[in-house]
Amino acid sequence: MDNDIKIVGIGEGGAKIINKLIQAGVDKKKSVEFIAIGNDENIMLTSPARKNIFLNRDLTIIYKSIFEALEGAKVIFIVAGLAGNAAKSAIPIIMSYAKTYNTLTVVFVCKPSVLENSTRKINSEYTMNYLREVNTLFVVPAEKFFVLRINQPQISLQELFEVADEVFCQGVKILLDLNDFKFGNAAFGYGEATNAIEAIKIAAKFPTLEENDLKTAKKVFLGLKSGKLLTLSSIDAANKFIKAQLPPEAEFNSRADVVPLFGEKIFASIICTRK
Ligand SMILES: Nc1nc2c(ncn2[C@@H]2O[C@H](COP(=O)(O)OP(=O)(O)OP(=O)(O)O)[C@@H](O)[C@H]2O)c(=O)[nH]1
Ligand SMILES: [Mg+2]
Repeated sequence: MDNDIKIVGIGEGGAKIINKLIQAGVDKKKSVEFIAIGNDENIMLTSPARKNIFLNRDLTIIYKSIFEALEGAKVIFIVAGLAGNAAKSAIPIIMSYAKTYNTLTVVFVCKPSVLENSTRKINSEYTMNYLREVNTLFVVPAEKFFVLRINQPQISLQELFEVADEVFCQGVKILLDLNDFKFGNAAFGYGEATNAIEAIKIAAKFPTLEENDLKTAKKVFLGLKSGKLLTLSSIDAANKFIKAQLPPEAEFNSRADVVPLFGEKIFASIICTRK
């Protein structure tokens, strides 16, 4: 069915992430539709999303426009800054839709940085309460993104969020490729190198994935994408590398795909349930 995956970007942060996804060509997948929801007309008006929903209106109208925009969705992706006013208004409505229509939900949210004010923290805790029943939930504290720019100690908050946008964009793409949306509370990581083991080592050490996440995972997925066909022995070594870090009873799946555009590069992604 057409447009059965709806990717909703909420607030300024969310709108930027969906812009990046559109630039990356994710909307060329026929089943994906983008929706931007926010308070700021300037941002919304420049958003290339198929549907733009303004929040500074009567609540009944907001409710109705969000429900209409989500109609027919089989999976709803949400990308947002958890502490935003837009997320605070829109997430409860989206979750109410998902509950009513039994729609799968995948959520990528960024917790506010310690550099932000305390109202932001309260907002983020409030909105978090509405995310208890999502099918896959990635909550990343903003500070995690500093680690990706460790050689750049002067990074501004704005630059930090640009890193966040890039990471969430990759996360959405990984989940869309995988087509499995039930990881519960989850973590993900990815890495790129010219051999599979190196790529996996980077992915396993990715800042949003903690050492304990693999050690305590119930379900883990490993994805490899490469420009050329990988040898069976390198795929086997990659699987073994991850399996060695998991509890023996963990459910493990892996997949290797050839994507000619990747040339000599190998891209590894890891997703796991989090306790
Ligand atoms: N990923 C990402 N997150 C951001 C960005 N800017 C801010 N954030 C985070 O997202 C939270 C919400 O900010 P916005 O996205 O601006 O929220 P909003 O709902 O549009 O508007 P306000 O709450 O009025 O600022 C902030 O507290 C930050 O933690 C961004 O450009 N990208
Ligand atoms: Mg803002």
